[in-house]
Amino acid sequence: MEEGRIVKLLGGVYTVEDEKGNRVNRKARGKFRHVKSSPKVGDRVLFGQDFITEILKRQNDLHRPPIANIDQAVLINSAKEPDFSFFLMDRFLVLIESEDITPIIVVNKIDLLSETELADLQEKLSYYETFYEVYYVSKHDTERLRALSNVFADKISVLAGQTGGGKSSLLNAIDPSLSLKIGDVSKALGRGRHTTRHVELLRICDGLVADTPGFSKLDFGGLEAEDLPHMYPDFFELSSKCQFRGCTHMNEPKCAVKKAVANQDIPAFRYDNYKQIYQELDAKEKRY
Ligand SMILES: Nc1nc2c(ncn2[C@@H]2O[C@H](COP(=O)(O)OP(=O)(O)O)[C@@H](O)[C@H]2O)c(=O)[nH]1
Ligand SMILES: [Mg+2]
Ligand SMILES: [Zn+2]
Repeated sequence: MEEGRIVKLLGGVYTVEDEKGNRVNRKARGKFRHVKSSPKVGDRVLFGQDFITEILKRQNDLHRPPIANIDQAVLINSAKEPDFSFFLMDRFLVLIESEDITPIIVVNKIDLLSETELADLQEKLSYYETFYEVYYVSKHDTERLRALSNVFADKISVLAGQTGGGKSSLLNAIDPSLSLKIGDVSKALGRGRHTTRHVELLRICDGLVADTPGFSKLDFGGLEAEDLPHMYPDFFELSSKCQFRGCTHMNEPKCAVKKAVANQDIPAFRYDNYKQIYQELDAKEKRY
């Protein structure tokens, strides 16, 4: 029996990469016939001559795209065209946190900003740097791309962010041999390469990255309003100082988060986005 990592699933055949980087194709044993228990791209597995026989314990398990053991989600935010949106960014961060995956914030297309616009954005975003890594890049800026490419080393990454943010462009700029399609990908969805039955991790800078964007849709799925305080790491850290255990930071008195917002230790826009997401999740629950 050998150990390896599944890097591709196409038409029921798994491509497994061993420790030395050799790739072999294997099918899954009959005992994995239930979709729920079947091997996934990203899984570490034991395999023999014909079959994958064992799935090693998963660190996490994403459903869309179906990939296991993701180390990080690289969240690509457009600085302009479309405009930067803190609301979109906070929503994506909540989604990523809710899957127990580490987010990395990337601001792309900074070539479209003036010097002052960039400085303003950096100042507003500096708050996030206290709890997340933040990178400023453009597909035209080789030096900044080099710094970003190190992020992928030895990790399994998924990309996140709205369509048009430049996810495919950035991967291509880091490694032109990937030659991913740029522009309107929606037409290609559901056909050819990008069906759900084809999932693949691509080699990039000694790491692996999913070629299908995860978290490109803002669907909160099963997330409940009462979970939200855990998805804002900055709020969560303060919550031990709130008077009420399980404080939602909405209407409770003596709330440390609201106090920090009043003192401008937390930017008001970050809290406003929180309230909006909370109300959305709360309203969704009440509909059922
Ligand atoms: N000016 C500029 N345009 C970019 C940059 N990155 C991507 N774009 C453009 O943004 C559009 C969407 O890029 P794409 O990579 O397809 O975005 P995706 O949907 O997130 O994969 C394309 O027209 C790209 O040429 C950048 O750094 N600077
Ligand atoms: Mg794309
Ligand atoms: Zn509170």
